[in-house]
Amino acid sequence: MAVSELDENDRKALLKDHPDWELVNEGKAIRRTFQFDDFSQAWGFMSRVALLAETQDHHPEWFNVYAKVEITLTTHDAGGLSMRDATMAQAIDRLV
Ligand code: H2B
Repeated sequence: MAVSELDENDRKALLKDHPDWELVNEGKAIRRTFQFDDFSQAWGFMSRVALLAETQDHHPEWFNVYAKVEITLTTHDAGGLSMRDATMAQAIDRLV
């Protein structure tokens, strides 16, 4: 199904609703960094995000080193941010 890129107003609303996320890649993506106590917690979180990603058919770009997890969300099919990223960010925020 086609998905459209968010406009400027929608991007602003997204950031207002999800203040822990920042715009990156010239407004084409959002990113949040999560800090856990150890690798086990970080990996547990990533496992839960992976299950969400499969459920939503929307997959994160991420970076992990020990207890830190950095997640970047963008929608390749839209060439930037879409509602899929907002939905995913909300679901991820609920995990922590
Ligand atoms: N994940 C992300 N982050 N962006 C997409 O555009 C995307 C995806 N598209 N996961 C999905 C899979 C698409 O490639 C499949 C075919 O539905």
